[in-house]
Amino acid sequence: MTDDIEYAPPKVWTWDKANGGRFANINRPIAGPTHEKELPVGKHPIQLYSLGTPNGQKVTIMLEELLALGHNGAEYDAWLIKISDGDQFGSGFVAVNPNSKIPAMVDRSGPKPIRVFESGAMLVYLAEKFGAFLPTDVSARAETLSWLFWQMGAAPFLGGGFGHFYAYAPTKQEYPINRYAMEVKRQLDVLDRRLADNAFVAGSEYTIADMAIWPWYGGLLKGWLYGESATFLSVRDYKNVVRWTEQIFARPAVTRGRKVNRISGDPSSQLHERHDAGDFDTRTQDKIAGAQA
Ligand SMILES: N[C@@H](CCC(=O)N[C@@H](CS)C(=O)NCC(=O)O)C(=O)O
Repeated sequence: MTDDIEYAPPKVWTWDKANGGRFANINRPIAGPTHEKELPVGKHPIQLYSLGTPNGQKVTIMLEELLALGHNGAEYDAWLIKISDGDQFGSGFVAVNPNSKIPAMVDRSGPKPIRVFESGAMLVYLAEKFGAFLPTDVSARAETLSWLFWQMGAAPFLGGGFGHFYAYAPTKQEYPINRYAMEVKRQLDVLDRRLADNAFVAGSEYTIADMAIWPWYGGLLKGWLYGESATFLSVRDYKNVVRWTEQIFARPAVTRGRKVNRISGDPSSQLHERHDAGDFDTRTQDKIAGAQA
């Protein structure tokens, strides 16, 4: 190991607030709300509370794909939850997601509001509600859910493991970077082998499994995640993942879904809140920016 700071764990761990690095002001070892704050409610059946991270994008891509198919019941208000400001710990958000993480949503189309949290559960909920992007054939459905749950288990090794130690940890340490780089490359090889014989992850159809996997692994291939990680991990070697990444990137609903609740990057790639399909119109965005200035 090249790390020169050796940590000797005490007998019992205690919370050292000052030692939390980049996320010190939001991460904490206790759940529950830190402050009272109701969530806003807009005019559409679905109220989404989120941020344009890969986990957030899964759901906005799904909603935009549903709308593109003509499912008007998927109209939604997307409200911004700024996790770096601690919005996920407001009482209203915690009531929708006791785990205090984006994305979360409330379906208000029925007699009683239904809350849904965890991006994978949200994708399945929407797929079942609208009968889209989750095959009904038993075998194709099993394959889709298998890959969806693969993503839910795999991505924390990419984000919380590799991304954290490669890009965010206050010191670069060889042991965790090595361990998680190896795991992420193994995952990319899993996907590459699968996509060698299949157009999409679950087979011949585009499904919620692609929508879950693409923002993470497609994003990694596009060089959008964790600084120089695309070079570090030689992602272009995974030719079938490259092909699939570009194929999904070309979908207009994916372009729209990536913009929603996005607060970084080129201003033209950001739509902080979405309340109407017309919000994607650049003239509307200019008007909003003008009104806010
Ligand atoms: N398993 C969850 C993970 C969600 C998650 O990790 N969200 C992050 C942003 S991508 C978050 O809200 N972090 C805020 C925090 O940890 O306080 C899901 O897929 O919905």
